[in-house]
Amino acid sequence: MADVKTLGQFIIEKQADFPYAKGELSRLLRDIGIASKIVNREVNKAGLMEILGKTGVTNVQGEQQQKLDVFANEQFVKALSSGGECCIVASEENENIVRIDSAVSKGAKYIVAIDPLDGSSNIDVNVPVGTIFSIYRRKNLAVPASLGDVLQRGTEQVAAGYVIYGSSTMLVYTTGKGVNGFTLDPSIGEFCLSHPDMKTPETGTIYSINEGNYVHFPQGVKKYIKYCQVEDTATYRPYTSRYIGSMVADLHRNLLKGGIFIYPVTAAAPNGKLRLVYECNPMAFIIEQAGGRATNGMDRILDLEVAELHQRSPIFIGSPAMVRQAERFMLEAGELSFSDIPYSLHNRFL
Ligand code: P6P
Repeated sequence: MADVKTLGQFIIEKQADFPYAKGELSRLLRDIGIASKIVNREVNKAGLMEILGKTGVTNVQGEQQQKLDVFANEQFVKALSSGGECCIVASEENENIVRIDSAVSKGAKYIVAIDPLDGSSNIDVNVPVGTIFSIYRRKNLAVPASLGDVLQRGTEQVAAGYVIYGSSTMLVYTTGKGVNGFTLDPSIGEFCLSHPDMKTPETGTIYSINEGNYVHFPQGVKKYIKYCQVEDTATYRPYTSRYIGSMVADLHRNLLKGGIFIYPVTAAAPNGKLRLVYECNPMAFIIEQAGGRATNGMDRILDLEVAELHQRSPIFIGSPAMVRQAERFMLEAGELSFSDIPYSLHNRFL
């Protein structure tokens, strides 16, 4: 056990790096770690429990809510409520913010935005799913916490991470001082440091996109896909197409091996499908900290104005050289820069 470093030990060791230390981040990440272990237990035996399948409820996203979505959401809200450090939870599964009054009364300083079980439509077919979380500090401790504390630019995040429930369960997070990965050791019930100081390759040969939507893609994206498929040994093309349909799993593989993940605008998703607050921003923070790049095809994800809780955004994320190449095709095709257009008008320009 001597060379095993648990998540708790690591956070305490790194606490000095975190400007608002005093154990607050430790407790927040501990709370998230506890909930993810409980979710992991249920995900791992979902096939044996009456917990698979749909609840029959459609969530705020208009998506069929899976039973494990609800379970996961409850576990994270419960863990964050009892931890006392978080005063608001903004979840993909809840239309509005969840105010944690017990924490508010304690003057808790943090907001957690979360996608409790990303890729949940894959649960029934045993494909990896994940949790994505983003942590902000309240903008003004002198006034009650509100939605405004959630609608902060991605650059304001104090921490972000994901849990991937795959062949092993990993928690990967950043506080702005690099990215570290912890693998759950079920024999001791602890997340143990397994991937210190994670860095993504400058370039790669994997492209991840749902090509089923090809006809509706912007011209720039169509040109980039064709670029990936051209035979050119000097640039290791054609690239490999890998698309799991679970953002956390696709991004985790590309982070480790190099690659690009693109979810552009489509006919069904005129502003993109993925949510800025609890999917794009946290993953963009992580990938940038690992040396990668994340934009909406034109503008840096972390700089985007956050106008609505469940706001969506196109996302091009991964190895910087690959993201830049895709952006060049977007620029050549004259795809407009979203940052020039008020978010509410985006639909008219896509
Ligand atoms: P599509 C899962 O529903 C999710 O939000 C992401 O995890 C995933 O990358 C994407 O949607 C898949 O969407 O339209 O390709 O099925």
